[in-house]
Amino acid sequence: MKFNTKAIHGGQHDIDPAYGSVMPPIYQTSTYSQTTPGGHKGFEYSRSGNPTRAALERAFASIENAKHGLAFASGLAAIDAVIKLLKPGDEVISTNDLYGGTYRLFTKIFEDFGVKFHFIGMENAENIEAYINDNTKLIWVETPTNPMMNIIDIKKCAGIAKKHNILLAVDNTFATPYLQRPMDLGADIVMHSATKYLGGHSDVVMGALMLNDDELAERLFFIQNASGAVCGPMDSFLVLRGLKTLHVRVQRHCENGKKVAEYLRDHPKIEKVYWPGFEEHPNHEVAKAQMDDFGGMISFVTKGNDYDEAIRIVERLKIFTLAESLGGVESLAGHPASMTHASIPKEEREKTGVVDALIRLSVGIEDAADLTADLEQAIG
Ligand code: P1T
Repeated sequence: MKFNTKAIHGGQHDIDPAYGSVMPPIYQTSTYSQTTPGGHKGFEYSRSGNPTRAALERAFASIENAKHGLAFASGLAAIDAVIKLLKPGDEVISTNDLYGGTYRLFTKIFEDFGVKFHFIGMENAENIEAYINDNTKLIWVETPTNPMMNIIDIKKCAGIAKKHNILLAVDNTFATPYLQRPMDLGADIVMHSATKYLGGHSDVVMGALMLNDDELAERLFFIQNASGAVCGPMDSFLVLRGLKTLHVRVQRHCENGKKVAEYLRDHPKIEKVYWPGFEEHPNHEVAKAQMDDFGGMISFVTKGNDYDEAIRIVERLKIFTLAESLGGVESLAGHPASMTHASIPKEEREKTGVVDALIRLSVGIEDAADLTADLEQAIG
């Protein structure tokens, strides 16, 4: 099955044997009757499993070319489950530019449990080797990174991980499986904030993990059930509905993203635009090789790195909404230093380019001319 067909039909067999509904029923139930202890029809309690969530989890697996899918209450809950595979003393090598909440989870929660994190630049995947020792259990890659749009070579990371028998997890939130399929490039775990492009309509908070290895999937299913950060049936339904248009939406995000990125690059009041579709992007060739297009996420800084001017721009925008999050049909603008990445200490985030004058755009699927006109009136 090709991707566009999978987005609509992947894993959606036998969803309603009772009436043949085309969409799965929303099984809004916490529990299921049993004829005798253990005598049930495959579901016993909705933390462990729910038919609507199961339909979504099969769809998650399908779109990432994975065998297993797991849905969580949020993207961070999915990441939390992955780190719970580890024990005190274990070490993780992570991308240094990444979502602020992921950094906060790693440093403020799991470091206290004795897990050690190395945050490093992975634009040259070879950099990873120097940090590997006997305790290294996981490589955590976000690509494109949030918010600097760095590109990391997934295939090279997978080669290094395999050589040293380390797990490779890829946060594929920014790219989506429509553009990039980490499983095919050798990742062990794919993670998503399904809140973003997978859901696509800014109406649900959810996370996803996709896996091939049966034993790893079993361990993560155990953690999902034992820790309990699952999503509800209504949210499962909404994300399943969102998935059905993922390919059409992301195609338009890419088209609009290109137009907005090019508009900003040519603007005399803009200092620098970060978007992997530009030939001058340091890892443009890697992006071209591992992505099918370059997406609708763009970051930029104003001329002279002017913080006040950046704030004025985000305040003046009318079609772009100033808000956290990304990946919905509507365009959003964010100020990472004070919003999504505020939990990273200033000196740390500035090392990776997250300066106070940085603005991040999630380019939506409105008319591109309206979006550039909005930026024109806001930048002035
Ligand atoms: O918000 P949540 O569903 O828990 O997902 C966390 C998360 C994980 N990974 C990436 C790459 C993310 O961007 C996020 C969430 N990010 C935002 C809310 C944001 O505005 O960047």
